[in-house]
Amino acid sequence: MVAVQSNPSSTTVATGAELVIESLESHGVETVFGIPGVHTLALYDALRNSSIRHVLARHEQGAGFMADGYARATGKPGVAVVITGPGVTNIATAVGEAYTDSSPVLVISSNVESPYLDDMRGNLHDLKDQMAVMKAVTKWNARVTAAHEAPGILNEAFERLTSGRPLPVHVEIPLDVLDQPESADRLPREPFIVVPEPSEEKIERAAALLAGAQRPLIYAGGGAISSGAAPYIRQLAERLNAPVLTSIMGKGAIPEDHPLSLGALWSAGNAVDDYLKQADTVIVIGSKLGAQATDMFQMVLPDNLIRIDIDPREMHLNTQPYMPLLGDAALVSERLVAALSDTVALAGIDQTSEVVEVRKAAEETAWFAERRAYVDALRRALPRDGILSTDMTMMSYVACGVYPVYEPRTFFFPSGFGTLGFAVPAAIGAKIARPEAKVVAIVGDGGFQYTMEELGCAVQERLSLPIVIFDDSTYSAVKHAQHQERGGRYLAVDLVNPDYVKLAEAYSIPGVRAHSPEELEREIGLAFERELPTIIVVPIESWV
Ligand SMILES: Cc1ncc(C[n+]2csc(CCOP(=O)(O)OP(=O)(O)O)c2C)c(N)n1
Ligand SMILES: [Mg+2]
Repeated sequence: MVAVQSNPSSTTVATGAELVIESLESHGVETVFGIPGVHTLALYDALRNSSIRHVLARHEQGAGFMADGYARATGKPGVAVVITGPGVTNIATAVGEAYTDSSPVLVISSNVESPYLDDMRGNLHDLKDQMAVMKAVTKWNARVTAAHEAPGILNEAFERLTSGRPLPVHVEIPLDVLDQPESADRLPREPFIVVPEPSEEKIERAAALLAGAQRPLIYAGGGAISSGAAPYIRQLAERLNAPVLTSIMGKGAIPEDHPLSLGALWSAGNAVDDYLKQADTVIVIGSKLGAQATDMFQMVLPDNLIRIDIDPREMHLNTQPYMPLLGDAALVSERLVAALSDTVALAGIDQTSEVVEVRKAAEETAWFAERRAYVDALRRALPRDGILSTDMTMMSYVACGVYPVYEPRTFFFPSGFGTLGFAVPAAIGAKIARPEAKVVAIVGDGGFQYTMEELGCAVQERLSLPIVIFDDSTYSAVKHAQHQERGGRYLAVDLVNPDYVKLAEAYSIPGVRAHSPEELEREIGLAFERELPTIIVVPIESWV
């Protein structure tokens, strides 16, 4: 066990709201996303006097996705500030996405004055059980009942955000507490983070199992990305000569042009599936092996299964490992690399030439691979460390298979909750977090309309951000499912859309159409040169 402790303390008079903002500052928060209201005036007053930058969203769902995108791009908690009631219910959807995708988002909200809490006495923004709303989408949430509690509760919020599996948390502060003056010790409680770690003996046994494997294979999930395990996974793969397969959330755990990368190309019955069945030892790093990733648990794993996970529940979720290694994926992978030092004799065979063949075969049969030309154009347009933020659109599903990701934290997909409208605000959050990075959002014509109001935020922040809309005037994913599973009985899948180029004009930003992959690549290049967002509409033929 490793204990990480922190923080100095200070004493002067401050309000509850000032203590909250001071706590954010002391935890290194540089940016918050939100929309103010009469229920957060005290927080905004305190923000004015702080070093924190406030980014004004146009809807709280957008603020939540921005905070999520900020967290995905950096690994640092993304923070959103919202009002009571509708602010909270609006952001709950985005927080639900952050929960399924293990993204550390902190939501600070107000609530009505303490005497009226949860009582529906007719106060503005009354919500019957706000804590329950946020409990459904967070790992932990807490109510500050007196100003002096604020620093301690914020400490605990950050402790929970930064330990264990990264998941969203929520802190609410009633109106009267926000304005309550407090002269007590600002930081009454020292955070105490306990990081579990496997014993040396367990690491050695796992290393011996891997060393004795003829056909070892590594399967990396989102935990590999969020823990920073990528460099050690690469070393482990190279040392063992083990192919690396990832989930969609694990894309970037090894550069997908590495000779040992199998991409995220598993699907039931394909070439990668056949290959995986030949592996005699598999090490799963930071993955829940969930229903979507395994196509309803069809992925067959060998008995010699080593599993690294920080979350005791996920360790035994969906598949029981032969050897559980509870701990941070980066830390444990690093220790495994050390235990497999050059002097350890390895039994593994050279799998590199097989990997090339298997990968090629799997790419050819990947989902709608025949439509990959636009995905290839996106890859050419973005540098290796460029970020692609994708939505629930057919082109994203193609990208999940055949868009090669080279670095961690450079491919976003609303994987678990599958929320339409994620891509654009998440891209805004990423661009604000990493202004030097090239960021592109791709979205369908349907998904764009879920959060297109955030264009206002991107324009106001003058973000150099190409937004690519694949326009087929259809909810194609649904139409495709109606075609495949309901005998082509279509309902509610055709859309009448606005002219998105004219929408760009309305915001006084460039809007263009790209009619081919080459035009798309060129337009993205031009958009990167502008200090404003660019709308790039790509009219595409029907998928069904
Ligand atoms: C919030 C939300 N509501 C509904 C859905 C169901 N849904 C999934 S894909 C889709 C269609 C998306 O259309 P579009 O963005 O145009 O992308 P396309 O499938 O046409 O490529 C819908 C309605 C969803 N994923 N999320
Ligand atoms: Mg569409």
